[in-house]
Amino acid sequence: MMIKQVILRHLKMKMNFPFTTSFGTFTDKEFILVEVQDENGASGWGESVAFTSPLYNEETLKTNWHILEDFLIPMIKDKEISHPDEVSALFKPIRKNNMAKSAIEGAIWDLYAKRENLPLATALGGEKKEIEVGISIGIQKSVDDLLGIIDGSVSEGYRRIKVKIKPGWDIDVIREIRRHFPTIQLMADANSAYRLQDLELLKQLDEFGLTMIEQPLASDDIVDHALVQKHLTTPICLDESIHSYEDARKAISLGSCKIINIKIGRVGGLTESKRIHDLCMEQGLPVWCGGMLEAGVGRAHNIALTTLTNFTMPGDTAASSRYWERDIIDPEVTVHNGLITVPSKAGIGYDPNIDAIESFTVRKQNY
Ligand code: OSB
Ligand code: MG
Repeated sequence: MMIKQVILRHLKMKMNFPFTTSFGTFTDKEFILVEVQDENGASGWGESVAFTSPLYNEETLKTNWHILEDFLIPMIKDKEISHPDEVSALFKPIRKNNMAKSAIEGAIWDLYAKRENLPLATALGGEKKEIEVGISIGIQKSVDDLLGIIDGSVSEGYRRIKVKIKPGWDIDVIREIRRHFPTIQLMADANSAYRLQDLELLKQLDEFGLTMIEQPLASDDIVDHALVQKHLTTPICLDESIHSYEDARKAISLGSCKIINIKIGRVGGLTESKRIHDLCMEQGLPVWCGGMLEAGVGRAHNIALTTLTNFTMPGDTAASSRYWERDIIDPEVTVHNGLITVPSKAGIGYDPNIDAIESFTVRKQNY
């Protein structure tokens, strides 16, 4: 196939609720939607998960636009691409900027799957017909508010509850949650809020039977995490620290984690996500699919990836209606009893709704 046109759109969508992590609060979601078109005018869609500020990682919406416009789009336009696996190889000379790479690589995967008349999940080698999902709950004003949200999420059927923690909102909060919900699958995500000196505090989390603790230490660390893991019975899951297959390989060999959260954007695309998935499967580590408060296109990509065999733990892909008054795809993503039915249509399996997309678009450019 040949990519003849690329359309970048900057969308701004209001979130249904503020989402607070240890590094900041999101009230709106701004992101880039990438549309690629082939010689027949057929479209593939991808979504960048870069935020507007470089607080989760170093990328932003504006750096992604720059890298896409000045480097990545020229690298793929008017070139014969026989399989999307070739795209990450083409992008290899460009260092990092994984979320920018992933947004356009994802669009090419969608287009490829549509041309092959295959669901994206099948094109990736996934076999599950439904996937299990959990929910990620931000830091709240009070523990009572948090308990209320957990109660609602458990009643809705979400298979695992993740709560955000930070210094001052950790041990006492988790203790309270466990007192009210002694048996739920519960985990905590620190988004890099702790340091090695906090080891004693982290060890206290062991008494609560958490499924895992996600990214306690620095976003670029795999060395100190190995030290912490040696002292904890709770498995450590790495998120921010894993940018590639190579990072995953090193983290596994150091013993820095027992579980990996795969985010397609963070690792530079679906091809790299699959490689990390396969490596973890060989090495006996479970993986799950992380979330970045995606709109529908990104959510659809997450669902397709999660159909791979070693995604054995519920991910963060909650229902569209949790985040958005109106999502940008038809149908929206729905969750019943903690399960999402994998769409059987070709490509990402959900139709981008152009009217909704246009209504959220603040900038658009064709290349
Ligand atoms: O660390 O997984 C994270 C949201 C924004 C930035 C980082 C993270 C998150 C989430 C939300 O946990 C997951 C979601 O609901 O999409
Ligand atoms: Mg995380």
